[in-house]
Amino acid sequence: AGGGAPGAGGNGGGSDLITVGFAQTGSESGWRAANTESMKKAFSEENGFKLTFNAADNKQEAQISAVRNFINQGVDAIVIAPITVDGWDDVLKEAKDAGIPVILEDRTVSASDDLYASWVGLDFEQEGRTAGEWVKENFDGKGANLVVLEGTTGSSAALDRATGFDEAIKGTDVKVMDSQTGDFTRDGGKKVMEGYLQKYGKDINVLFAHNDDMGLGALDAIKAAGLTPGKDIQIVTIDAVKDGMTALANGEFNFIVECNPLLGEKAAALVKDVVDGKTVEKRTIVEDQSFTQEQAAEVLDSRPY
Ligand code: GZL
Repeated sequence: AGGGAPGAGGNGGGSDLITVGFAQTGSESGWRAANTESMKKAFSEENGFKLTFNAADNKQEAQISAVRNFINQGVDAIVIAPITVDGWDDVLKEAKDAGIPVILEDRTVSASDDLYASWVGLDFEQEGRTAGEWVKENFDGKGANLVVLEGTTGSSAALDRATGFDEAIKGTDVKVMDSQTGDFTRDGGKKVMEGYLQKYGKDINVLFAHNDDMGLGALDAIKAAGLTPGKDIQIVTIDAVKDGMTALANGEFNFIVECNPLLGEKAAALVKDVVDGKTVEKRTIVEDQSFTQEQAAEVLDSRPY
């Protein structure tokens, strides 16, 4: 540990920059790229930080070992976007024992909340509910068949979106024919949708994808099967990144629920307060919105990501 405040890990002595280790999931989606950019911008030297960044290629064990490295480096604070909810107790205890505060951004963990200082993210359950309400409004009573592209297995984003969605369509006659993970990637969405089309073909009326990127991958599969996305198969997704909003504006998607990736400023403010010994809110939820095709066409050029 360097010259940091006693018990607060070191900052390598000398510089008054706050040293931060950021353990990002990886680079699985357009959302992730926007989130990484937002975090790097907020944790800049001019804002008083020395950032060490690690992307774990969407692998939980790699992300945990990145956090362990940050502890060994004696950083002043650690920020994590936890790939999955489980497996965090041990390394979070090690950080606590080393006197290094942890801030979670984006997804959450199942570990008890005395093992991290604060979490800033989105209401994933509400995002899933909003998507389910759109399906209910547009398809209840029509005997519609629906397939789901789930996010990364065991991630709070996938778990909570499924909970909210299932709740919203409960009691409707919408039939969920299949639900498998595409791991939040375009390639994953394409491959799983190819399987669905081979199995169910034209019987599929609706696709719910837990993120735009899997929906975008599914577009390729739907077109390759000679079907028209947005018409033969209506598509609802979550994120509202540029490519998703473009697909919505041009009629290939039908509805998108936003998931705001711009969490950097809030995460940086939390780190500063925690390192200064201030008490902070345990949870901060950032607002989302949703978009129809018409709304996407209106806002497309002014979207920040
Ligand atoms: C949501 C975030 C999810 C996005 C995906 O906050 O965790 O992970 O919805 C990303 O695009 O891969």
